[in-house]
Amino acid sequence: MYSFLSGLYKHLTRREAYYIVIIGLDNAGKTTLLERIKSIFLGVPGLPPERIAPTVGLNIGRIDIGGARINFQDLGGQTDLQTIWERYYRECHAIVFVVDSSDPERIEECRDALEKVILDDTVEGVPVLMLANKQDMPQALKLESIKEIFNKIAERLGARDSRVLPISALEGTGVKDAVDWLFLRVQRNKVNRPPIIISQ
Ligand SMILES: Nc1nc2c(ncn2[C@@H]2O[C@H](COP(=O)(O)OP(=O)(O)OP(=O)(O)O)[C@@H](O)[C@H]2O)c(=O)[nH]1
Ligand SMILES: [Mg+2]
Repeated sequence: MYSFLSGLYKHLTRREAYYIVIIGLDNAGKTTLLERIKSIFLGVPGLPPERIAPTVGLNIGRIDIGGARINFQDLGGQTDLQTIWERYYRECHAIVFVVDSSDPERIEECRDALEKVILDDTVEGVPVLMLANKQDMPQALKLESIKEIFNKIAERLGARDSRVLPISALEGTGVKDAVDWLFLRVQRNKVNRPPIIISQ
């Protein structure tokens, strides 16, 4: 009886878990985005922007959506930390690449970093979402300009799902749409990258 009930409990509480890495150059707004995702989906205030320091290790955020769990892994973007990104590729179900739209001088650097990511065999077929962040800033490059810049590497994306969306992590605009896009895509890519089944 006990094993039946505990088996039933496990069955009823099982759910799918997905891992999503958040990468991009330093200062792009990745940690601000993670805090914003947490505040929108968990209903608790995230860290205030002035308390967010450059990331050296890893920040984790966990949200539940549509009966599934999504674990976000926000990695540091400084040049010497970018070599760590690939350690997270094998386990990830999607990649978020955050771009600082208000810093046109670093756009080429950004494109080179993204190109390196998508050419990595470990993430073949994994959905990629590019986020044109800081859209609240008057001098920010508009979505069309960002798309044009990244179009040059679009053919290297292969058959995977990919998209460029405008957001302001600071103000929260576009963030919910971005997470909804990701949730749909990781589910659609289940055959290639099955979720991890957890019980809770
Ligand atoms: N105006 C504006 N500023 C933003 C936005 N998102 C982030 N910032 C600012 O950009 C700076 C860097 O933000 P972080 O979230 O620390 O950037 P990061 O990508 O995590 O940087 P690393 O951890 O060094 O890789 C901070 O001053 C943020 O307040 C945004 O949407 N709009
Ligand atoms: Mg950070």
